[in-house]
Amino acid sequence: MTDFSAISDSLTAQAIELPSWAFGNSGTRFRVFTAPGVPRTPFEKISDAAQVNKHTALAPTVALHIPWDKVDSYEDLAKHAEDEGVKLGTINSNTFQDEDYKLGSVTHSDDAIRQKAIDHHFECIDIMHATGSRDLKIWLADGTNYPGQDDLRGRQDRLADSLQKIYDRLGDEQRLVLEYKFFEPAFYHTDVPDWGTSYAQVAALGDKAMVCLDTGHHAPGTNIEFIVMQLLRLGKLGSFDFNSRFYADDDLIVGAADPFQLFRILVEVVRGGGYANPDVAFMLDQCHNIENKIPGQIRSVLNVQEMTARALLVDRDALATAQRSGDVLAANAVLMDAFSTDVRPALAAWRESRGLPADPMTAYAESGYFEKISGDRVGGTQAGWGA
Ligand code: PSV
Ligand code: MN
Repeated sequence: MTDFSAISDSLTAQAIELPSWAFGNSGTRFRVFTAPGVPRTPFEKISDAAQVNKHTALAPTVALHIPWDKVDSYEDLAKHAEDEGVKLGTINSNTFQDEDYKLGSVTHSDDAIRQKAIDHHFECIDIMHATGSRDLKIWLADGTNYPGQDDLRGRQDRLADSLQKIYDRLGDEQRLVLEYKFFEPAFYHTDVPDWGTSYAQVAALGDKAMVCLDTGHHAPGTNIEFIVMQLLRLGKLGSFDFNSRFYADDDLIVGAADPFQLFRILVEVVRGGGYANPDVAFMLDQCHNIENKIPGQIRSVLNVQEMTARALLVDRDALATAQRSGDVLAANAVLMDAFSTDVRPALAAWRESRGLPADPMTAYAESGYFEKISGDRVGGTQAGWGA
C-alpha cells in the first residue's frame, strides 16, 4: 500500500466549504430544537464557521443562502469573513419558500412568476459580484404531486429557457451549478430529479455550467461513485454537497451513515482527477438537529479528510495489475487494504507538524468558544433553516 508520507503534501490541498445554515437551528417537521449560543445574524454564522477552519485548516470558505443570509452590506460581510480568517463562497439561491412558487419557480407556467424566480437569481449574481463568489448553486423544489397536474415537457422547456437567461447573466469568472434531487417536496415528479437531467440542462448552457451532486439526493442502493466517475469523465462535476442519509434527505454528518460509501466516492474523485482540482468544489450541506453545530462541522470535515487520506492510499499500480489480470479478489483487497487503514494517528501528526491541534474536537471543546457565545448571544432571534 502507498505510504502515508507520499500523500501528506496532497492532503494540504483539501478545502471543504461550510454551509452557513449548518450553524443555525434546524430540525424536522416534528420539532426544531434550540441551543445556546446559536447565531442571530450571518456575521455570527461566519464567526462560528471560522472556528472550524481555525482548528482544522480544512474549511477556508463559507457558503451563503439567499435570502437567509441577506445583509445590508456584502462588502462588510466579506471583510468580517476575512478578519475571521475565512472567505465567502458559493451563493445558494432559494425558490422554495415563497407562496408564489407553490406550483413551481423557474418552470412555472405563469411568465410573471417565472420572471420573479429568474430575477431572484439575477440578485444572487449581483451578490456574488459583491462577495467575490465564484459559484451560484441552484437547487429547485419544482415538480408536481399528481399525474396530469402539469405538462412535464413544457416544464422542462421552461427550465431550459430560464436557466439560459440566468447563465447569460454570469460574469466571465462565475459558474452555475445545478443540483438534482429525486424527490421532495414534490412527490410525483421532480423537474431536476437526477444527474442525467442536470447534465442535459447544463451541457446545453455551456462551459460555465456544471452539475452539483448532493450525496443525500439518491434512491437507496444507488451507486453514487459511478455517477461521480461519469460526471468527471464528462468534465461536468462542478461540486459536491456532502452529507449522510439513512432514509431520505437526512442531512446528517457526512461519513456517519456509511463511511465506506464516502471512501468509494473519494476513490473515484481521486481516480478521475477531481481531487485538489478547483473545478470540483467540496461543500457540506448539513444540518445539526440534536448535536452542537460547530463540533458537528468539525467532525464532518475530519470525516472527509480521513476518507480522502484512505482514498489517496490506494495502491493504484497494484490495483491496475490486479484488474488487468482479472484477479477479482486481489483487486478488491487493494481497495479494502486502504479502506481498513487507520489514518487517524498519521493525521494527528500531520496536523501537529502544521501547527494545528492533533485533536481538533478536543481543542475546540477546550477553547472556551462555546461558553463565550452561550454567554454573549443572549436576546435576538436565533437563526434557523428557513429563516
Ligand atoms: C435541498 O434538499 C438542498 O440539498 C439544497 O442544496 C438546498 O439549498 C439545501 O438543501 C438547503 O438546506
Ligand atoms: Mn444540497
